[in-house]
Parts: sequence; C-alpha cells; structure tokens
Amino acid sequence: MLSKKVEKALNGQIRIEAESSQVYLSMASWAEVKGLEGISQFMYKHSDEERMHMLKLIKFVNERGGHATISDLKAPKTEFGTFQKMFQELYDHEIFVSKSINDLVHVTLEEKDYATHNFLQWYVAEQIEEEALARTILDKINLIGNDKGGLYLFDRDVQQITVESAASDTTE
Ligand code: OFO
Repeated sequence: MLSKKVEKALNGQIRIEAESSQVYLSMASWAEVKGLEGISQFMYKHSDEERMHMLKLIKFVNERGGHATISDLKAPKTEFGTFQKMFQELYDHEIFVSKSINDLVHVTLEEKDYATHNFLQWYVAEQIEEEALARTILDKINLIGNDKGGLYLFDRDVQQITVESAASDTTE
C-alpha cells in the first residue's frame, strides 16, 4: 500500500512524464513543418517513449492500491527557433526530469517504501541514458556548426540514434 505522500509524489511524476510527451510532440510537429524529417521522426518516437514512462507509473500506482490521477497539462511552446536551440531545450528538460526522479526517490526513502524505491530504479537508469543521448546529440550538432551538408546527414542519421546507442558511446 502506498502512503499518501508517495502516492502524491508519484502522481506528480505522472504529470511530468505526460508533459514531457507533449513537449517532444510539439518539437516533432515544429520539425516536421520545417522539413526536418529525421529530427521530426526522432521527436515523435521520443514523445511515445515519454507516454510509455507515464503509463508504467500509472499502472504501478493503481496496482499498489493508490489512484493514478490524470490532470491537465501545461501547454508546451510551439516555436523553437533553430533545431540547435531545440535540442538544447531537450537536454535541459531531461536534466529537470532527472532532478524530479531523484526527489521522488528521496521521498520513498523518507517513507521507507522500498518497493517503490526499487521500482524507481528503472527510471534512475533511464535518465542516465536519456541525458547521455541528449549530450551525444549536442556534441554532434556542435561538430556540424553551420555546414549544410552536415545538417543533411544529421537529419538523416538522428533517427538511428537511440538511447541504447548513446549509452554505449559514453562507456567506450
Ligand atoms: Fe521520461 O524520460 Fe525523458 O523525460
């Protein structure tokens, strides 16, 4: 059984994962209308992953005797300036999410809820990988600079950059 404090904290995270999904969906749509097909596909996929993160939390809360509540969401912005700025925002957003997961883990320790603590380890590992992914992409963007050919290749290849490939890059 979840304590009220843990249930509230988990519901807060459900909202953050849902908002993350919306943020990346908005980025996907922006990239699509700018003709950045590969980047757009990458963001659509990322948006789906965030929805999966949200659903996993919802199932957990309900299975543990709590009530996962679905709330209204903050509307994401719809303009991102340049794709470089957009990926910087993605990175900053993941740092924010990692902090939120850490705070959540802290609550489970305070409440001595080791089952939820154990469950959240998946999210801790996932955030390490997501941050690595975002850093890998920012490094590639810095290399490209303003080179149009580089952008063409980046847009083509970014679809292949997955959380797994970025994580193995950083351990090489
Ligand atoms: Fe849910 O991992 Fe990104 O935000």
